[in-house]
Amino acid sequence: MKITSARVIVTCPGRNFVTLKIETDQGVHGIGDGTLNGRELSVVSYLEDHVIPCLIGMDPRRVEDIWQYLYRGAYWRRGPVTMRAIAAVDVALWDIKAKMAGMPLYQLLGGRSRDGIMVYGHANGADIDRTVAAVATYIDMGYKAIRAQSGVPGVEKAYGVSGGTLHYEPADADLPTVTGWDTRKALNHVPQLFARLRDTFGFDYHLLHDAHHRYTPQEAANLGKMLEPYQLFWLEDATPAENQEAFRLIRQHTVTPLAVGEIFNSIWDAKDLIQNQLIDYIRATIVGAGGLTHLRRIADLAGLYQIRTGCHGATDLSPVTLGTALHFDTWVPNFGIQEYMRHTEETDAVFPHDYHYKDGYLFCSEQPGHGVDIDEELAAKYPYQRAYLPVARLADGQLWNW
Ligand code: CS2
Ligand code: MG
Repeated sequence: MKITSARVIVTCPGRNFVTLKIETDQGVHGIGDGTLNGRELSVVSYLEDHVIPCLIGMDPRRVEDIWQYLYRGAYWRRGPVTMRAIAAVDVALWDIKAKMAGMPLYQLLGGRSRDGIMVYGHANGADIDRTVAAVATYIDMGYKAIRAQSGVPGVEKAYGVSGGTLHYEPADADLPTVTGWDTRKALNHVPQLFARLRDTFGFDYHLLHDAHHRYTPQEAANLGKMLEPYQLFWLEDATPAENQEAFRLIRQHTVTPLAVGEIFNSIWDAKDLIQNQLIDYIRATIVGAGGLTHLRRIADLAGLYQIRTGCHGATDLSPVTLGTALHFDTWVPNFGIQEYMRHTEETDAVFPHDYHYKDGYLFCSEQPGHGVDIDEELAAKYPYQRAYLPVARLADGQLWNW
């Protein structure tokens, strides 16, 4: 069996997606996602200029060997661009393998471990009242777990607050929007938000919060401690994790569960965090961390320490990644939760799929493969549009972590 062609399709049905389509001499094709929010065309070039020429003629059944070839063979290891390109190939090859086997992908991973995938949705509002109303909407839709963010008084465009209710898209302009940040004000505000939420909705629902790398370890420890009475499911990205040791300080001061890893691209980004039990949930996902082949290694390492998965699932991860993550989630023994930010109708139409939401859970496709395809004709109607993530600045103008 041979790979006869591989093509990159860039489409922007409201936001940009980079998709790889691999075709074979047996008429079976596979689809992979390589989207890197705000830096999409770098992955396109990496795939077209450096990966695809090597793939033609290879045996698509050798998923592991091709992964090693693209990782070790490049000499230059890791990084968001390389690992997304590898992920795109890897997922397309798993798709082909599962289609050849006539099985939904989760069967090849080891079969079903659970019936449905518990997801969390994004409730946000300009102030606490509006966030409370947004959480109520999610509860009405059956969600068991909800991430809550709210505008912080005195902070211009705080992280995680959007105009709409169901769709949130941070990459909102063709040059980075400037947003604000003030740690003191946020530390006053966030505990008040969760006090209100628990007061209003009780303790039966899982509540989550994303700190989006804004705090120092000491400030994050303080926030975790203040949030303890509200029993969060997790506090996410409490501090940047380039220095994995930073989490030790947070851990020593709070029992609020910690999640990190949506920007990780390899097991090496998470190794010390996992082996020292400094986190509770690992957020790496398929497209970010080198595909299914690599993500399952991270999950297996995490499983040794009772650390559970919590795959990143923002709108910049295409339906191909979400659909594939649902197979991973259906199988992985140490599953925790899956993030679910709904794609727009336009996006869903470009990527036909049959995974579906019901009552707080997502259910993966039962079709052979991962079950997500691309409608190329429709995709061609939405040309690439440059869009960047925002930056954050403090009141004095200094750049901060967005
Ligand atoms: C966020 C993301 O979903 C999340 O937890 O942190 O929305 C993140 O900001 C985007 O994926 C950036 O592209
Ligand atoms: Mg996040």
